[in-house]
Amino acid sequence: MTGIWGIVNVTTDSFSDGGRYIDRDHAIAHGLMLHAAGATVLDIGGESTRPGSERVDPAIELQRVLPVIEALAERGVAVSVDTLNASTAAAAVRAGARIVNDVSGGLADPDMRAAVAESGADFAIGHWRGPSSDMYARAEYRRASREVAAELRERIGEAAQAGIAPARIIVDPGIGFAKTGDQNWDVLRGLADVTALGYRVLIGTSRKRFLSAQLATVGDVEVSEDRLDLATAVTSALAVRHDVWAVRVHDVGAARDAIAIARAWEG
Ligand code: PMM
Repeated sequence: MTGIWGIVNVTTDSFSDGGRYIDRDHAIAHGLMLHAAGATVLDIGGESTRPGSERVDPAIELQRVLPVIEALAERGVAVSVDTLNASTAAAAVRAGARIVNDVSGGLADPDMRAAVAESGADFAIGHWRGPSSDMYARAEYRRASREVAAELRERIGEAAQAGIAPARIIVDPGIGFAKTGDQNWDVLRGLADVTALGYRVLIGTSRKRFLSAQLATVGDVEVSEDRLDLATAVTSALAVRHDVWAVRVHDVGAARDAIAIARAWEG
């Protein structure tokens, strides 16, 4: 059954919702709303990874996410922390997070794997080739899905070596990270290369630029957030077919409905 990660970005500059939930009460209320709408996990982030974004001081990141994680975990909601920093990950797990979501798969912070191993949390490993500030310089692939799967296998090996058991590992092909629009579609078309690794697979397509670029080619109307959420719901429905364990989305209700209909079709 495909799960739904609801995105709570406690940031000023995330790709689509930067600044909207920087106030902690607002972020908590938003998380509870996403949970009520059907999110199986709430993914709390305090540093944007959008293309070209600058790094945030880990102390500020922690200040942003910790109260939100505490409040949501206290209510029994499964929480993930979206961070590149080992110190933030460790503190978040102490505050109740069950999953560390590192879009760099442990590459950005040399202490991350040990921190996750020690914390006992699950580890979501993203495919990444370098910081968002210049990640497109690294967007070179001959066969994108194969190379993404091979590089994820390396990250899995490193995590295992640090003492993270296979059952705790989730892999994510990192849609939009060091990938051009066409390369993102290549990765999704070849997603079987990633599911074949044998781990839980998470994908994050929500409101991303490769979807807006596609929508801009159809119809003569502005690419609104509603259109992007509908496009994301379509990718969520298709994820059901491709044995994806969970989708990471902003509009949880739309993903929930799309997944329900796709499941009915699958029988
Ligand atoms: N994308 C973003 C942030 N965190 N985490 C995972 N596991 N996978 C993703 O694709 C991913 C992520 C960037 O998107 P946002 O700024 O809209 O949150």
